[in-house]
Amino acid sequence: MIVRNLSDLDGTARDVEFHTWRSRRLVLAKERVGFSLHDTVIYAGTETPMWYANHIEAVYCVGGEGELVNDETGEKFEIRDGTMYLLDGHEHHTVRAKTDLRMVCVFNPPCTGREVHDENGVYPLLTEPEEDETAQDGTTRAADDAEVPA
Ligand code: 9YT
Repeated sequence: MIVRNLSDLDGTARDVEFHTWRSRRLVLAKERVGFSLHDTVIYAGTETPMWYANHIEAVYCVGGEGELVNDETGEKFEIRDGTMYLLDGHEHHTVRAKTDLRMVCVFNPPCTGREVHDENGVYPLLTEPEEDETAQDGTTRAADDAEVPA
């Protein structure tokens, strides 16, 4: 079992800032559970074009107000607390944040944490090597580190 609080990730390698967002990755590929789980804040007044060519992503808004644009069809959707969007067709999309938008995001396959958006806004498909290295991000997996009780 792994238990983390968002604040445990502050300032670690799991805490990543880009121009328009900050994302803390609660679960990554190194946990080897088939998905990654992110808490992302998209900053007020920004516009972020994205395209996950190699991943399926579900995004659940738990705070803020904004707009999602399907860049392939031009359709627009309001985003607010309780809105979920599922990118089951690898759609090019843009998120416009009116206020800070707090989003809970799930990726399959999982992100490794090493991805950066390339010039197309794409995340490459990265995988973890078979032999996982010790976490270098301040978080630990209790079962790996703890003495096994007798
Ligand atoms: C809202 C959204 O698409 N977030 C994606 C995750 C974030 N860009 C990250 O953790 O890299």
